[in-house]
Amino acid sequence: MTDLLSLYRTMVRIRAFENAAETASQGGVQAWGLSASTKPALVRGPLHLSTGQEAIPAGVCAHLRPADLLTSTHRGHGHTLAKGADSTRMMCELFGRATGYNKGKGGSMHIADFSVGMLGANGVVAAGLPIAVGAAHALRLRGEAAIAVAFFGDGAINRGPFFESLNWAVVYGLPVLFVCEDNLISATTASGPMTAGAGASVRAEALDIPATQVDGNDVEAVDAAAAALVAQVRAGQGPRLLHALTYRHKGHVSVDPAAYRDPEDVRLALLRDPIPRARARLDNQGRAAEADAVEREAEAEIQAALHAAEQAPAPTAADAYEDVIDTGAGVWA
Ligand SMILES: Cc1ncc(C[n+]2csc(CCOP(=O)(O)OP(=O)(O)O)c2C)c(N)n1
Repeated sequence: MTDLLSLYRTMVRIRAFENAAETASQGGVQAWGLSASTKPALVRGPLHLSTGQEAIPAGVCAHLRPADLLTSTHRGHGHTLAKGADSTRMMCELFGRATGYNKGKGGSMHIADFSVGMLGANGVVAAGLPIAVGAAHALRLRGEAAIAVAFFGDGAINRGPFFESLNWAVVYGLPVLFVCEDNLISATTASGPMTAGAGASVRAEALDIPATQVDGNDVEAVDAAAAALVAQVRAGQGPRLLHALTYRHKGHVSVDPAAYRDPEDVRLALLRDPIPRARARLDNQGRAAEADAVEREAEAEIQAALHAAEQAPAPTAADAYEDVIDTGAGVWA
């Protein structure tokens, strides 16, 4: 079992990163005391926040090694940070700076860091699953011991790539852990009324993939479930699925007030926020001072990332022609 303080650290780093990015996307960066010349809305492009879902990447990634591979979603900051990516390079990318992961040309949904096994966020719903399965197949062919993990939302299970990926992984007995972050909503639409059956875990079991359902807002429960499933995948027992039940605190994107939600649902969900729940346990264990320090460190790290992003240069116009492939002139009939 992972030390609770370590899980807590991952969660508060994700929360701090996303809170800062959210404010920056809404034009409130001055709240952090950045320079007077700072213009509003420094984050370029849509920003999908995973606020409230942090326990899932924290609990799962605690069991991954740098050589393990991971694919993410449009809501990928938590997965990316938990897998070991650098918060400053991430923030620079959100700010569209040349020092960002994609040199400022990709934005939130294209962040990848192969050096820590993070194969990429993905704006196409369910598109990360077949990439993870392909990566797992490549690991097998190369004789490498690592595993692949695919994070996806409950909306993704209604797309074809979900079934294709699970099927391929079973047929070839591949080392993949599928992780469904079931936040009950698909963008702005409740998932329940448009989903047949009982969801991700039941669909996996129909394809002979053992699945575990867990309270995705209880980081220790996620940690324990992931420990067991990752061990099975590592041992060559084939794919596994973790179905983590959670709730997204914020709207679909950072400028969406999510007025379509029942305020009572939101109120109840906030009571189950994974971060205060973990903090209460740490306090009970007499670790309040350590938890305070973790919170201060996370804030300082993200402050530094914000300042670095503000000061970093933007790409030049000529950079638009770098990192692209010239496939030659098109042939027009
Ligand atoms: C193939 C595809 N269809 C539609 C969309 C538009 N879209 C973006 S997010 C989203 C819902 C995804 O739901 P879920 O996977 O549950 O994630 P959530 O946003 O709820 O966290 C949709 C339909 C898309 N990005 N890709």
